[in-house]
Amino acid sequence: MNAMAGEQQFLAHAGGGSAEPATSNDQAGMARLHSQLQQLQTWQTQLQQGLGSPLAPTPGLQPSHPLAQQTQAIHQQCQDLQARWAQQWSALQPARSLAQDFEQRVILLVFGKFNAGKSSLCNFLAERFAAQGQPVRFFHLADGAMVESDEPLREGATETTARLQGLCLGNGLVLLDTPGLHSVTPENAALTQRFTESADGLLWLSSSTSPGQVQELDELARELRRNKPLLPVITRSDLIEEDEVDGEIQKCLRNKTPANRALQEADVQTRAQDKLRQLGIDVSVLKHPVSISVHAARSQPGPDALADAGLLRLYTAITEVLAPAQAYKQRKPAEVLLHHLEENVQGAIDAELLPKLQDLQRALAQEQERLQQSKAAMLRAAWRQAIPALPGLLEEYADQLPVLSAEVTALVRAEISEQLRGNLGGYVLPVLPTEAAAVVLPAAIAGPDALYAALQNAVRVQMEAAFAAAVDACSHALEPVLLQTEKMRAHLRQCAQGLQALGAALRA
Ligand SMILES: Nc1nc2c(ncn2[C@@H]2O[C@H](COP(=O)(O)OP(=O)(O)O)[C@@H](O)[C@H]2O)c(=O)[nH]1
Ligand SMILES: [Mg+2]
Repeated sequence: MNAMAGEQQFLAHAGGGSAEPATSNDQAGMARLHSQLQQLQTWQTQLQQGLGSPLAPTPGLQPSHPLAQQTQAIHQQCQDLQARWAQQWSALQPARSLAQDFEQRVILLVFGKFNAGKSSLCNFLAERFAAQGQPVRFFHLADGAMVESDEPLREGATETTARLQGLCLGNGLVLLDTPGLHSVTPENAALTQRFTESADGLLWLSSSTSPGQVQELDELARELRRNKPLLPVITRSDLIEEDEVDGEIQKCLRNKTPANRALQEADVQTRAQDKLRQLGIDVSVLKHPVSISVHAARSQPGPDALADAGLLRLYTAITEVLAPAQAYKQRKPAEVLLHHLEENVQGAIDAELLPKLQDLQRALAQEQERLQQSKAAMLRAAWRQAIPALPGLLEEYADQLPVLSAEVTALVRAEISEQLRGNLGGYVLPVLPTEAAAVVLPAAIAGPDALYAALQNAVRVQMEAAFAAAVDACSHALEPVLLQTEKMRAHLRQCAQGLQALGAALRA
């Protein structure tokens, strides 16, 4: 096949669009997409159900207790998050409709630094498509709106910030020309992001003077993780030579030699593979790099120009990118939803909700410890308060033991209540029953010393029992919160694993 026939075949194939009736392959793809979307939606429903019946405040805690407030804050956060997710999903609508504008087309991102030769290559391809009679439309973004024009893209432009631009080739292909996020204006950053996301395949251009600066791929990492195909293109693969024409020295543009191109391609291939591994990306997304010179293709006369300049190889390489790009395009709606679930939903859970749940668990554990320690502290304090009054009461009621018992009981109950108020104030404590903490003295006691000892003992026993019971009740009151927190964390863990599995299955 000669060069021109090769080109015609490529242009016809790439420009063709998918106007043909759906094949059984397409239908299988649609069915798969449908089931993937459904699984993602089910995941979201389950997640939200788990967040919808969350941390109810426990009846044993006063609403003013810090733990009750912490619990309430998490409850509120669960509600707020769900509202935010709904909002974020509708904010993605414009991105989805951008993709819908190009629904019948494969979108390739032409990515690379300033002067990488992106606009020149886009214009060159536009000329070739137009020469074949295929429709070509240029567009750029102005004030957030798409503006179409017949003007080719600006080449060698020296602006410091790029404009978002691209072109439709035939009915099947869209090229988006972007230098990447770092060189667009802040207003355009979100749109650039959406452009990047809407792409089905990635052409990564770098000049043969320093080809394959792999750190540039960092910006594409997310798209590469979605298994979008990546074709490195080494541009401007030419040099100026001096030739003698009719006895005069003239400067001529020459293609770099095939050997030189092969070396550069192999080098970019190796480094790109390393970079992808380092980013944890499946290297199968990487296509073999192709070295081209748009200027040589343009300046050299004759039919061999396309082949010599590497453009026929580029056509073949782009054709190979189209299949995986089509595959991506087919699952794109699921990818967009998955992305939302990963970034917005799971991202917020990891960054905002889980830390709060951990804080709450830590606070609960600390409070349990404080409760246990407060038992001894309350006993010490109540004891110190009550004991000095005993000798006086003993003197006063030595002959009326039942009255003495009643008086000491009243004293003990007052001290217990005061300690409970001071130390366990945030809890809803059962009122001390009337028979609680009753100081009962043995019937026969020999002498005042024995009576005093018996009183002291009875006071201690009653206080110990009362504080132990109260601490037990408080500790119990915390249990439902702890259980619910653990349950929610387990649910979230399970959801995180589920989403990972869904993502892996989608991209497999
Ligand atoms: N020698 C040479 N220069 C080229 C080639 N393609 C583009 N250029 C030049 O490289 C500069 C940047 O090209 P441009 O397409 O604007 O790059 P962009 O910034 O990536 O869009 C311009 O001066 C072009 O003329 C090529 O194949 N060979
Ligand atoms: Mg440009």
